[in-house]
Amino acid sequence: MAKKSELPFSSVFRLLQVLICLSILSTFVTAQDGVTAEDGLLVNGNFEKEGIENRTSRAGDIDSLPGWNIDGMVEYINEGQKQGSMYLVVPEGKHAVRLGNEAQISQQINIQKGSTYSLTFSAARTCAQLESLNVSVPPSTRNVDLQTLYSIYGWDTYAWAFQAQSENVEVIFQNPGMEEDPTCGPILDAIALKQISTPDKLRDNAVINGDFEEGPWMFANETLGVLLPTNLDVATSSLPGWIMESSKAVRYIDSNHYKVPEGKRAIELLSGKEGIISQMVETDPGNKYTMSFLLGQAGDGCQEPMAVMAFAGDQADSFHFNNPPANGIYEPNNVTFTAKAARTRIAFYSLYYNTRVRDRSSLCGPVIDLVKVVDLSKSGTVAGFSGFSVSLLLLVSVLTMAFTLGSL
Ligand SMILES: [Ca+2]
Ligand SMILES: [Ca+2]
Repeated sequence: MAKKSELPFSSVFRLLQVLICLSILSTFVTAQDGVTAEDGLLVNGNFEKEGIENRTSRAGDIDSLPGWNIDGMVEYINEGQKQGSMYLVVPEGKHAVRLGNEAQISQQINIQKGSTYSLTFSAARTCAQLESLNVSVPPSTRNVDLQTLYSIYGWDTYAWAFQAQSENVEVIFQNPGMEEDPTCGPILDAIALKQISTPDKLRDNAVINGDFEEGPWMFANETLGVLLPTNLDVATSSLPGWIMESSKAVRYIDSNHYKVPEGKRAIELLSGKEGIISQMVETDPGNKYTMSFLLGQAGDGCQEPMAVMAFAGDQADSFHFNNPPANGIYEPNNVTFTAKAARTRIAFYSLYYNTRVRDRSSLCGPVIDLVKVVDLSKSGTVAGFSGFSVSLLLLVSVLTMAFTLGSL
């Protein structure tokens, strides 16, 4: 009898073993094919993988880099490393890489074809004023100008978005320069990827992503925010819905390190008129609208006065940030306009060219958040409907209570 009861159990056990083996095997096969990249750091995207020092071929430059293919003179930079009397910048952790003349590093990643992705990366220039960094995911490519230093730390974090043309793509960072001094070249660190999804348009707000909660990857320790350079194509924007139509970048900030009027993310406008963000919103010609927004300060010691220019259709107005406003962080403002077309441009830029009080060189400026464009002819209906809903709810509650009391 005992043998009879053991037999089914051992069979089940054997079956389970087989299933587990198959499961492990299928995981292994999938891994061999390459797994789809998840949001966050690329493989060794911060260049902190150990054991690299032993693989240097000449002083500093390396012939291999875990997770990356390298081409040309790629140098491994250690924290505290000096060049002459100057300390080289390591944006994150203890290591970064420097790309020599026309040198590049690249990595293959699997992503979803057709989706928009944003790369976040930190970069610093070393010697040349005109240093730049070319970031590409063929056929998309972008040259990021490192000439303007936005922070006094000598490095900045940037975001660049692209649309996936296939499921397996190559991410390439290249130094396009040809300097006389071969030890010059941009320093690169902390590279992450994020799939960008465009939030749905709300029923009572024509602005897409007006609260700025959807945007590029930000590291938890991203103290400098993320710069969004010029980008005129809304389909490949790191900040869905919005375009950066100016020559300079705007800064994407988070509530972990800055004062943010609403939610966890907002935009800090930099560089005066050189930093404009805008959106084309859907409107009904002839209807009257209100564009409202929250104007604040990032809490980063920015020299006052701070003000924005806000545009909505053919209307424009300047708004000064009066410190301290009633709630200490932000104040609401609005612009009223009549739509002339099926699409209306809204835009913002900083009225002044602000820097931080402490160093007089780190760029900063006013913060905007929670941008709404409301059709005034329809908003009455919405309010009326919600008023009616509340009344109905109250009536049901009273009737329920009366019924309960009656049944007692
Ligand atoms: Ca690093
Ligand atoms: Ca927000």
